[in-house]
Amino acid sequence: MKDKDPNNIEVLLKNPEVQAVTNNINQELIERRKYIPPKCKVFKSPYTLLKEDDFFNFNIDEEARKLLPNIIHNNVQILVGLDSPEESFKDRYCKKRHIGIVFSGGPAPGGHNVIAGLYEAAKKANPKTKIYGFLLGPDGIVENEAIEITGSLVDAYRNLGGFTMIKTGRTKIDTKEKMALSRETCKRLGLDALVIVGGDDSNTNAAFLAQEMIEDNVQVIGVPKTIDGDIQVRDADGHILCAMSFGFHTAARAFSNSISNLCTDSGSDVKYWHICKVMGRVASHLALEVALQTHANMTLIGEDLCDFIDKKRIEEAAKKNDIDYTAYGMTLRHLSRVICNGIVRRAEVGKNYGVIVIPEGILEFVNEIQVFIIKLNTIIAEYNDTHDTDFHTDFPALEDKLEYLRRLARRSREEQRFSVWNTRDDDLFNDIPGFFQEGLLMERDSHGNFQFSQVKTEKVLMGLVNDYLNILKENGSYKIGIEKSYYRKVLGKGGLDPDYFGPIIFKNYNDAELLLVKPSIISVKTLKMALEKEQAISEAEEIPKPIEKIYQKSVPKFKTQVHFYGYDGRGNNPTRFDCNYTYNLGLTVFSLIANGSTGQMAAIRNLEKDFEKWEPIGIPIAPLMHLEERKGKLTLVLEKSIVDVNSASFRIVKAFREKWLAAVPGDDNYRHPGPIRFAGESEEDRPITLVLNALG
Ligand code: FBP
Repeated sequence: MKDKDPNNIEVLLKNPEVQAVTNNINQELIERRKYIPPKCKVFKSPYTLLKEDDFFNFNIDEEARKLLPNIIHNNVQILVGLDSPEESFKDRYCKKRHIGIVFSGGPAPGGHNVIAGLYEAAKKANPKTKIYGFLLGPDGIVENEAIEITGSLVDAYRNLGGFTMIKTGRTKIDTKEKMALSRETCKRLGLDALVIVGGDDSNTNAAFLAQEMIEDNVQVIGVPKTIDGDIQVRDADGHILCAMSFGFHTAARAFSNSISNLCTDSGSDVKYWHICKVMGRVASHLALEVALQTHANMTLIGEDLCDFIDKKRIEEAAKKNDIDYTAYGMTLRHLSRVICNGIVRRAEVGKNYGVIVIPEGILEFVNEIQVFIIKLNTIIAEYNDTHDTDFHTDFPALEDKLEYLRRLARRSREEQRFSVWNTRDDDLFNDIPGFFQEGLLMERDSHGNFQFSQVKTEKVLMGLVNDYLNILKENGSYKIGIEKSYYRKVLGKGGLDPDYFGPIIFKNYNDAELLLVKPSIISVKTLKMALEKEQAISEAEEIPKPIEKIYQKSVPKFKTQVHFYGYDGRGNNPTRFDCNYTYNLGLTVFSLIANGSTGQMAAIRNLEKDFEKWEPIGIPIAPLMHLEERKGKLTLVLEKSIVDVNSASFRIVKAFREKWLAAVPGDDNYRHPGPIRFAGESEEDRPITLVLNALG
């Protein structure tokens, strides 16, 4: 009896329907694993050849020339299909190889397909070739922790997001000891080639490893990965070689889906401003794409801020024959005013709600914060250089760190000598909230990057916005507009003459459909005073209920909901664009290896065009490097690409700003990209940023 009782949990668990709906392997997973991405035209041939192309020019940094002498003269390589090569070519191309691959840095959707492409091309060339996946990022190379990639592993992770197959890590191979251990690992595994799938810092690492391992005959190939979209490569003449790193499209689409849902929610219950911080450690590419995908009411773009010039202040200073240097570049305070302006304007037309998108790295573009970051980087680096211990170990608590800074400031004053940190810095720093001081003093990552994802950027900014809105409320300029027809209805219902009271309460009663309460009326008390002054009521009378109701409706409450979009997008299953892109990157990697390249980054040209026009290439990494401040020192790294304010995508977002703010009566202009649809026709086939930039 018991084993038939449907209420018995054991019976329930054995029910085939329960088993079907609770199985990890759902239809989405089955469909994804089944999908075989198309191959670029060149891969239709059984072999590929590399054609060196010296059409592309690079401005080579002297330091790169010095430190990477064996790979600095690499050229761009174009892959060409080859149907019947000579036997000697076939032997070289198809020789048995050992290839290691590693994921480095933050996850990005599509990484598993890079492995799939590489695995399939390598096995097709020679089934005896072995592919090793290093575990947990570069640590796996240093510590020789690797697994052999098998066909079933590739099939299990095909077209799936994240880097779960072999995981990732942020270790940098930056010491002689780590380099020696890495070389040792490559020797032990008998590697012919090492593939580094990573961002700017990891591709920098790839270049140094390529240089170092030339004498071991180990080829090193990089793959442009990062959701931030900041690996975009052009040559010195502006020719696009790599329009976008992989993972960007998926992350942007995932964020956009959630953010556009918030647009719908906020336009429905009309009471919240949703503050959406989106990843992108420095560059605002993700925020820009989200703006294009969702038409959120306000999207801040970091790169836009440093170009800002406050013309009014410059003009005022010029009248006094002076120059106001603080008018160049946007300050945090000014930025908060810009946001408030949008909020107040929407409130005036009755929309006390909306969606704001803030890029994670925005503070990098705010002058005063940038100065703090550079100064603190230098202080921490100098401390670590001159002490056996580490700044963060010696000063674990915020108060200890602040005390150390205070000491520096005091010393600079007493000894009257130049110091990176002086009393003015200390005073300014003490003006900012504790949680933000803590954020700015946080430990840098292993590459010396400031960890913006750990800082509550939105809290800093929205704190200032809140303060300023309170000031605007007190001076009567932040009000919710009331529809005239509604006002008339409420007063009519209460037996009052709307045309009599209208000019007493509102500043624009006779010339607008959305009525604004006079700035002098900022409380029930001042409302009563206004009515008494016009003898609409006597001192002894109470405010008529309908009028009080209208007044209360005009008082804005600034209520926010804060969201952070980042890690979720990195783990999302890839869009079809990213599936196809990464699979072909994997095929390109093998082609570069089989043709003997090293110090090159696999890439696909013409991503902004239809798939038929995609062109796999190898880009030399060394000529892309330049000197950058890291941990207080100038270091040779791959140059990050930030949003170009002259690009078509940015100019178009700027042109639509007013429309998307929608500070006019009527509907908002939200756009709904929908969830990432893997199958079917309605999935877009490339990022909007790419489409627009190709036109511009
Ligand atoms: P990568 O450059 O390694 O791809 O990582 C980018 C990123 O996703 C940033 O957008 C974000 O600031 C950072 O990683 C977060 O790092 P962590 O995973 O260490 O918290």
